[in-house]
Amino acid sequence: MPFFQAPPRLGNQYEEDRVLRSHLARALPSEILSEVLPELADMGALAGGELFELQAEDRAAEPELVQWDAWGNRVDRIELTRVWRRAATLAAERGLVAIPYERRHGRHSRLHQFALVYLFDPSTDTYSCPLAMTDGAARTLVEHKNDALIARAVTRLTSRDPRLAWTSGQWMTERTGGSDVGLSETEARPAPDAALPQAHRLYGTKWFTSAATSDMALTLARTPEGGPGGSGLTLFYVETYDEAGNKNGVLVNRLKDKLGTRKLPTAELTLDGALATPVAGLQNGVRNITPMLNVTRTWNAVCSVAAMRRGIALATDYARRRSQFGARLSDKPLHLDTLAGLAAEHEAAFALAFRVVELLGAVESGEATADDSQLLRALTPIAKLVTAKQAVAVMSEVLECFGGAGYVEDTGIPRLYRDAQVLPIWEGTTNVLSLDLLRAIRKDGALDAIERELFHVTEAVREPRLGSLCDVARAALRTASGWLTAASQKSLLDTEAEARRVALTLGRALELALLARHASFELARGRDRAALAARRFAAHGIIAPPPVLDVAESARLVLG
Ligand code: MFK
Repeated sequence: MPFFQAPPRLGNQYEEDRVLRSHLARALPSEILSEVLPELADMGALAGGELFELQAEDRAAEPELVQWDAWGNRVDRIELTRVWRRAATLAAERGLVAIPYERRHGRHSRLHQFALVYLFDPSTDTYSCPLAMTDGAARTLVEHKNDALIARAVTRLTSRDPRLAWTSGQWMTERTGGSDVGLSETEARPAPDAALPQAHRLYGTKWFTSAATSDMALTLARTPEGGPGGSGLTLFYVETYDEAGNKNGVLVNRLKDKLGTRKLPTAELTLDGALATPVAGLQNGVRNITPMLNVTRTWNAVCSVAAMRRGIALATDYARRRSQFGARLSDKPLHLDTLAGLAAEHEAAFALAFRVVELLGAVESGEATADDSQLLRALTPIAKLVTAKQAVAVMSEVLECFGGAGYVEDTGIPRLYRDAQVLPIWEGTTNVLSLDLLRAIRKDGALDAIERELFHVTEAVREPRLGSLCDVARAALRTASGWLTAASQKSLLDTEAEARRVALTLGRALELALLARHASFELARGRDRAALAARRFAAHGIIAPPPVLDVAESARLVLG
C-alpha cells in the first residue's frame, strides 16, 4: 500500500484554544463568560467544521466583476464567493458588528465581540475586512452624534437581520497616497437641488477600496472652500445605490490583482457625481475619520492574532500526523522547539491585542478613566503594528513546518502567508503607525500612559518566578524612552528615524508584561503554560536593534 499523507484537521476552535479560553476566564466576570460560552463554542465548531470545509472546497474561487449586462447597461456587479455569502449571513446573525452597540455586557461587550471575531476570521476568507469597516463607520457616526445618519445607517450597520444588514466601505486611498491622505484630489461640488442636508456631488478616483460591495461608505473629498491638506477635506457619507436602486454615481473600474486576500474584492472606483452628505461639518476630514481608523486597526490586531492561531493550530495538528526520520514531528525535539517559539509569539500578541479590546470596551461604555482613554490612544497603533509583523513572521515559519506541502497551493497553506502580508500594510503601514505613535506621544501623553500601564501590570505579577521577565519589560521601556530623549535632543528628523524601533520595542515590552501578568494568574491556579510562553517570548528578544547610524549616515548608505 503506497503512502499518502493525512492532511491537517481542525476541531472546535474555541474548545481547542487554551489561550483564548484562559484569557477570557481572567478578563470576563464568570456570569458573563457562562452566558457567552455557548455562542463561542458554536462559533468554534463552525470555524473548525463547516466553514473550514467550505473554505477548502471553495479554495480556487475568486470574486468577479461583471461590468455590463447582456443589453449593454453598465452594472458593475461584483459576484462574491460562496464563503463570503455564507460569512455575510453568519456575521449578521451572530452580531459580529452589533454586539458592542447592543452593549448587553457593558464594558465587556467588546471582549465578547472580538472573541467571536477571533474565531470567525480565519475561516471566512477575510470577510473581517468589510466587518471592520462597518464597525468603524458605525463608531464614527455615533461619535460624531450625527442623529440623522445614526437613524438611517447605524441601525442597518448593526442589524442582526441579514436581509437588512448593511456593510460600509472606507474609501480613503487615492493615487496621490495611501498614507498621506491629506493629498486627496476628489472634489465635492455643492448640490443644492438634492434633498440631503448640505448635499454635495463627489468627483474623483478612489484607488484602493476594499470590499467594494458595500452598501455605503465613509469617504473624503475637498469642497471648493476646503483648503489644502487633511484639514481642508470633508468627511462624507455616501450610499452606493439611490432610493430607486440605481447606482449612485459610483463606477467600479476594475478589481485589484493582489498578492493575497484574493477573496476580498478590492477595487478602483470612479466617483462620478455620487451624492453625499457631510458627517461632521465641512472641515477636518482626516481628524473626523480617525474613529474609523482606530476601530479598524483594532480589528487588524485581533485578526493578526487569529491568523497566527490558525497557522499554529494547523501546523501542530500536522506535526501529530506527519512522521519523518522514524518519529512523528510532534516527538521531534527541534520541531517542538520551533512550534514553541510560534506559540509564544502568538500568546504574547494575544495579550496585547485583547488589552486594546478591553480598553475600547471601557471607553465606549463610559466606564473608562481619562488614563484609559489616553492608554487606548497609545496602544492602538502599537498593537496594530507589532501584531501584524508577528503574524507575517509566524506564518512564514508555519509554511516551513509543512515542508514542500506548505508551498503547494491546493493544501491551502500558501494562502495563509499571502493573506498575512496585508496586515502590516493596510490601515497604516508599520512606519506610518510608528509616526502615529510619535504623534500620540507628542500630543496625547502616550509615553506617560504606557509607563503607567507597564507599572500597574508588572505590579500585579505576584509570582516571584516571573519577576525577572517584568525586569526585562521595564528595561525595554527605559531603553526605548532613552532613544527618544537622545534623538529629541538632536532634531525632529532624528526623532522620526527612531519611531519604528521605539514602537516595536514598546509593543514587545507591553506584550511581555501583559503575558507575565496573565501567567501569574494562571500559575496561581496550578497552570504553567502561559508562564512557559512568557519565558520563551522574553528569550526571543524584546528590544529592537539599537540606532547606530544617524539620518545623514543612513542617507549615505542608501542613496550614496
Ligand atoms: C482584518 C481587518 C482589518 C480591516 C481592514 C479594513 C480595510 C482596509 C481599508 C484601508 O486600508 S482604508 C485606508 C487606510 N488608510 C490609513 O490608515 C491612512 C494611513 N495614514 C495615516 O494614518 C496618517 O497618519 C494620516 C492620514 C492620519 C495623517 O494625515 P495628516 O493629514 O497628516 O494628519 P494630521 O494633521 O497629523 O492629523 C489630523 C488630526 O487627526 C490631528 O488632530 P488635530 O486636527 O486635532 O490636530 C491628529 O492628532 C488626528 N489624528 C491622526 N491620527 C489619529 C488622530 N487622532 C486619533 N487617532 C489617530 N489614529
